Amino acid sequence: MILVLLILLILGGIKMNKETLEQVKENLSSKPVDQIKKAIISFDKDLAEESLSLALESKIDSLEIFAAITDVMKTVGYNFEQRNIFLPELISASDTMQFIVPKLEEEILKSGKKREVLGTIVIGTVLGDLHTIGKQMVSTLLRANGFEVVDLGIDISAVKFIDAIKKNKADILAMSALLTTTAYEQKNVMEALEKENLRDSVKVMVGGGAVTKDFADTIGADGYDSTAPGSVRLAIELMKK
Ligand code: B12
Repeated sequence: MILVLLILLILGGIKMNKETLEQVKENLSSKPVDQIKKAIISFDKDLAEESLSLALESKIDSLEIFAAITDVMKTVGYNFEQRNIFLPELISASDTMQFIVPKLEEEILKSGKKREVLGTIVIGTVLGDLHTIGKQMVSTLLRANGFEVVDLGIDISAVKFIDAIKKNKADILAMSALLTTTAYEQKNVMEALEKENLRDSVKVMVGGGAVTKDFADTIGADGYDSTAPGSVRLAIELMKK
C-alpha cells in the first residue's frame, strides 16, 4: 500500500522537462526505461518494443514505465510549443507512444488483483477532440484500481455519452479535452445531462490539458484533476458522495 501511495505521489508530481529533445537524448542511459524514452523521441517502434520487453522482463513496475513515457511526452509537447519540432515529429512521437501503451496497459491490468468493482465509469474525449493518450492513461489506471470502465474513445458527442451512461448505469462520467475549443463541449454535455434528468444520478469529473479547476467549477463538474493517478483518487472520493 505504501509503495502504491509512493508511486502515485511520484506520478502526481511529475514536472515538465524543458530540455530540447537533443538534450534529453544526450542524458539518457542504456537502461530499458531510458531506452523507451529514446524510442519515443527517435520515433523508433522497434526500439520501443524491444526496450519495453526488456523493462518488463527486468520486473520494472509498469507504473514507473507509464510515468517515464508521460514525462517524455510532456517534453515532446513543450518542444512542439517552442517550435523546436513540428507536427510530423509530434505525430511520430505520439504514434510510437501509442504503439506501446496497449502493451503496457495489458501489464498494468494483469498486475491488478481481482477485487470488488468500485463503480462504473463512462469515459471519453469530447466531440471534436482527437487526443487520446491522456484519456487512455486515465482509463487504464481507473481499471487497474478496480473500476469498471466503459471507454467510448475520442470525438464523443453528448448523445453518445448519455446513451452509454443510461445503458451502463454509470456512477461517474469522465470527460477529457485537450483543446481550448473542445473544453466547452464539456459544458454542452453538462447541459444535456440536466435535460435528461441524469445530473443527480451521475457524478462528473473532467480533465485534460485544456481544463482547469476554475473551468471545472464554472461548468458545475463535481471534480477535476490534472493527472491520471489523481483521477483515481478523485473517482474514489466521488463514489463516497
Ligand atoms: C500528442 C498531441 C497531438 C496528437 C494527438 C495524438 C493522439 N493520438 O492523442 C495529434 C498530432 C494528432 C494532435 C493534433 C492536434 N493538436 Co495536439 N497536442 C499533442 C500534445 C503534444 C500532447 C498531448 C498529450 O498526449 N499529452 C500527454 C498526455 C498524457 O497529457 P494529457 O492528455 O493532458 O492527459 C493528462 C492529464 O491532463 C490528465 N487527464 C487527461 N484526461 C483526463 C480526464 C479526466 C477526467 C481527468 C481527471 C484527468 C485527465 O491525465 C493525463 C495523464 O496525467 C499537446 C501538447 C501538450 N503540452 O499537451 C498538443 C496540443 C494539445 N495540441 C494542440 C493542437 C492545437 C492540436 C491540433 C489543432 C493541430 C495542431 N495545430 O497541433 C490538432 C487537433 C486535432 C483534434 N481535433 O483533436 C494544442 C492545443 C491548444 C489549445 N489549448 O487549444 C496543444 C496544447 C499544442 C500546442 N500548444 O499548440 N495533437
